[in-house]
Amino acid sequence: MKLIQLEQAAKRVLAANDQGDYTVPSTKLYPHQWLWDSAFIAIGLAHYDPVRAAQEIQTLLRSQWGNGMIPHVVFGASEDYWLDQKFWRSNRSKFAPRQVLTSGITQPPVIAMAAEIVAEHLGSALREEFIRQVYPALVAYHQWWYRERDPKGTGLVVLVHLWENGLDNTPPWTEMLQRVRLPLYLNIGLKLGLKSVVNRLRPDTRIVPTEERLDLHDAARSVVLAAKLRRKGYDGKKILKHPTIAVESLTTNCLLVVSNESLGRLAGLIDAKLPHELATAATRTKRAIQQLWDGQEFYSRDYTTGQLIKSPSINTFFPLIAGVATKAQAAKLVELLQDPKRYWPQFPVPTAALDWPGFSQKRYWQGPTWVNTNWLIIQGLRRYGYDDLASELRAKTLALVEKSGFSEYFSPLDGKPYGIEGFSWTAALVIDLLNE
Ligand code: 9WN
Repeated sequence: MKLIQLEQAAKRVLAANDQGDYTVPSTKLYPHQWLWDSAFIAIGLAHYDPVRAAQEIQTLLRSQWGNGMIPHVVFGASEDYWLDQKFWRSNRSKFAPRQVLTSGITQPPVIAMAAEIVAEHLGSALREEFIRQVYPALVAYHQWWYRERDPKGTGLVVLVHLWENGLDNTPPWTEMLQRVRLPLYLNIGLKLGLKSVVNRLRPDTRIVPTEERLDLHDAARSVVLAAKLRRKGYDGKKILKHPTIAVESLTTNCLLVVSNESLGRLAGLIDAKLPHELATAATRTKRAIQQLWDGQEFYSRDYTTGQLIKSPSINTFFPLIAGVATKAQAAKLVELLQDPKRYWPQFPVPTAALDWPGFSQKRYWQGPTWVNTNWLIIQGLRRYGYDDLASELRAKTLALVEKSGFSEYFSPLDGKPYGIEGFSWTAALVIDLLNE
């Protein structure tokens, strides 16, 4: 396929998933609006329809809770998703919006980053109007992160569910998830393989093969954990008093740094100033990420025990995009990235190290190559001046999609497509990479 054809095909994927004022990740598997998906989608749309890109973000912001949180899923009419509005019951919180039904947790804070990119593509008249419209909501969202998820004011925000980290079953989270105890009836049901239990839990495995998804027990643990959060009315303060799992997520904190910077620049464009407390907290996050370095790599940290969670994963590279690694640390990360035994097979970058005992070329975030994580690493390499390597990864990412289509994820070993096809952010970020 020629590059121009690739771009046209990518636009067709986005058009097929377009719902009018927002885009679903996939009509079959994810038929609602997701937070970080919409941010990536907006980045792609910005290149050829910046007004529609702006709308993608504005629609997402309509789901904002009264306390500032932006939920990870905003539900549309479909009832085909396995954990839908009936499960989340967002009205358990007094802060949930009344006009839409949503989940009760968030996702990586990349909206301000996307909003800045969209703003750059809008003509100057629309640009200012767009920024003035979204800026207060974005400030409220970032304030929510610090107020609700950084109770000790350390600068490192805390996640309370694996779906908040976006890289759902990434190795450090799989490790933490083992703390969730399954109720006896579920344990017995899973052991006996009772079909009704399994089907209730996993409609996704009717669409995509089981071995490409979350392991059955981990899926059950995720649901049990989400139900616990629901019982606490999704109230961060209550949840963090006695958390089942609380993680100072490396990736989330890095992406928060990136978006804090975007927010600061957006403020400048409308002669506004970031609230003083937010600006101070943002500086703190930048510095605090250094606590997550063990001399060799960066890791997430268990908020309860204070221990780094040392399961090797792609998360280690995201300090690059945040610009928080020293030059020496960046050099170490780049060496690690290029190690063919760990992160640089034929189709990089695997989401888990190739030598991690649980590595699987097919299973979701435990090995496959994803286009969004490659995109983030490419930006990070550029930030540190590794332009040749960034270009090489860009070319490899585009070649992978050319060979295997706009799938959700790919084998890093042979490039085969896995997950659902026609996946929105794969298409959107390909458009961005083609137009760099
Ligand atoms: C749970 C929509 C989302 C992505 C996540 C990805 C997957 C959902 C799921 O799909 O998560 O949020 O059902 O597993 O892990 O990153 O935003 O594409």
